[in-house]
Amino acid sequence: MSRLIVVSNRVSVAKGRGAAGAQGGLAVAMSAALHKRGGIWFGWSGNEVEQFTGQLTMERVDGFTTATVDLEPHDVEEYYNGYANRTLWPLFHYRIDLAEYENEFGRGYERVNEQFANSLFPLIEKDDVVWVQDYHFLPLGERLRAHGVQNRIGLFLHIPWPPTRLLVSLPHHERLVAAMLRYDVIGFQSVEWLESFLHYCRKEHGAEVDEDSGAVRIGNQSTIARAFPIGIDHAEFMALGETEIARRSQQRLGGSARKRTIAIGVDRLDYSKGLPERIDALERLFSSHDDMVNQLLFVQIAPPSREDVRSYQQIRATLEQKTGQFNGAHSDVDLVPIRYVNRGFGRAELFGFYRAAKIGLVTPLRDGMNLVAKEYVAAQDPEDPGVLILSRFAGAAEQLTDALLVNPHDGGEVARAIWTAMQMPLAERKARWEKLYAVVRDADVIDWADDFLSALVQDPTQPET
Ligand code: ADQ
Repeated sequence: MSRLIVVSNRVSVAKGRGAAGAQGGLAVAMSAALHKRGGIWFGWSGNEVEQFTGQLTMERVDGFTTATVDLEPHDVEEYYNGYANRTLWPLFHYRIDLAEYENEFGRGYERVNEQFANSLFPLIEKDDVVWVQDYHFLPLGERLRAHGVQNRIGLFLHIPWPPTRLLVSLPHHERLVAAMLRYDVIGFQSVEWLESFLHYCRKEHGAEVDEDSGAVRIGNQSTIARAFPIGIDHAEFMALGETEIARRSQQRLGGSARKRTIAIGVDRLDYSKGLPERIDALERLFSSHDDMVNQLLFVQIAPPSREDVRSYQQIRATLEQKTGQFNGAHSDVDLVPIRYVNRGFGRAELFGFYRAAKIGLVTPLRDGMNLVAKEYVAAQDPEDPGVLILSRFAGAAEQLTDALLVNPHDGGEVARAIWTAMQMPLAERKARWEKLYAVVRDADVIDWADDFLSALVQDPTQPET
């Protein structure tokens, strides 16, 4: 079997499945794929140095090697905080109003991609397959090709692909996408993002698309573009549910609710997650029903993220103000309707919280997939499952069609969905949950990695094996 080389912005090795329950599914999936095939996980160390040297720190873990490189502060500012998080992230989440088009960001992004290619290409051996993760490295495949790398190279995009009309606002968008077409396989979270990508390739590059194989052809160059929806590590997550930590967290939250129905939101503090809009929906619910304070408790867990970026400081301030105002208006002397918790929790604790909550509120304005929706479903008690309320603008909505699907911009619709979920009879909750759970169980992150890698090693000129 060929060796695997994974490239991602940060390298985070899972310390055994379920260990401490702190890692996300991606770390587990990458570690499992690397453990199976052997190889290298390459990325930024997270450290800064005064002068970039390209010097690799190599460590041997669990049957594979990690190779990390330090970056200069201005690289981090321009490539990571700049182009990745202030240009591509907002644009790809349809927030053209927040996207910043600064020349230095673009130059820093190209420079770091070049530096990564310079450090990586000497490590690549003849039969290795290279799997690049996410929007930090859209042009990396092309840079590796420029070094003469002929190996199979694939890219998986964890975030949405924007509609053509928005993408064309990005200076040099043609060059960025032309570089992407040097990958052998490009994977998207959903059919919707895939279709936007194909539309762009046809319209802006005159590409021919073979709908059956997913081949995108321009001249004599061909890339396979397909949807590979990511999942959670089902077995690992269910094992966390068996732990004492999970049981205690469920009791702790459940016991503190004073018989109110608990609704939960768990999100990184990001403007794409629709958090202020969620509070607006609750405002409608509380204004239109008497005595809601005695019936519903909403718990929002939202650890800060990307705090160096102004739009993230703003969303945090907005949310703090809104929850404060909401609680001021709707609390009673002994009851507070929103608990807003500004920190992260271990995954075993999250399991317990999800299980204690009879409503999962997952209402991003735009999301590549959203794994919280899948974790919420997996954590439910099969005999008394809660109701998932899911934004139709999350990639997960393509698969989780038995959730209550809502438009997160429509506060009235979300408020009605919460009310419906609060009243939903057990039989309907069970019927919906069983279908949702089958999807979460049967398409997990390990299958996702296997599917992508089999597409990547498949030579399109040969019949499928
Ligand atoms: P994220 O935007 O980070 O990921 P999401 O998929 O919802 O979004 O979460 C990833 C993981 O982070 C989940 O396992 C979740 O439990 C954990 N997490 C989120 N909030 C947390 C909190 N408050 N405390 C502790 N853990 C928390 C990006 C894309 C998504 C895509 C993933 C994977 O934006 O659309 O689903 O990558 O491809």
